[in-house]
Amino acid sequence: MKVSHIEHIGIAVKSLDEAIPYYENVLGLKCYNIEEVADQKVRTAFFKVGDVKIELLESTSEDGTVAKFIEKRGQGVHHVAFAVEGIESALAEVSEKGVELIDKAPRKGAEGLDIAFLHPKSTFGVLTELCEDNND
Ligand code: CMX
Repeated sequence: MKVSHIEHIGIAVKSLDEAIPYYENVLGLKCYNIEEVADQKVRTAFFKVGDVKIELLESTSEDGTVAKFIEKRGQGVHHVAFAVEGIESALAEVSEKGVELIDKAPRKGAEGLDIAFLHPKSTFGVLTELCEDNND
């Protein structure tokens, strides 16, 4: 498998409206995109830091994965996303190596990326996302 870079770091927050001013007014970053990912029950806000993005995640539902994460563990780093070349073969390879897949096949995530999650129990406690930009 070839990882080219960290695509983004996902951070769970209770409220985008409350968190965005910290990233803009304190860190001096610019929120360039806010997008809802309905099937994941999240609203996301993106910032660029060099080649890496920060993705803030706000739950849109009390039973969403991000709401459950905040309830259990509080706000904070939720996942790390690695950009790979050939996400389907990367998934087959990590599965072959004994890592538990949450997504057995890639699906569409924010910004139109093809994404798939690996279970944190198999990745030393870090919810790990593999993603590939197959947008034209
Ligand atoms: N990072 C690390 N550990 C996590 C975690 C996270 N983000 N979320 C849950 N866990 C831990 C739980 O604390 C729990 O640990 P303990 O057993 O020690 O208590 C363990 O993982 C399993 O928890 P669970 O109760 O069995 O499962 P959950 O219902 O909490 O679901 C997970 C966990 C990772 C399977 C689920 O959150 C998931 O499917 N995530 C992938 C999809 C996702 O996160 N979508 C939101 C972002 C979408 C986007 O970026 O577009």
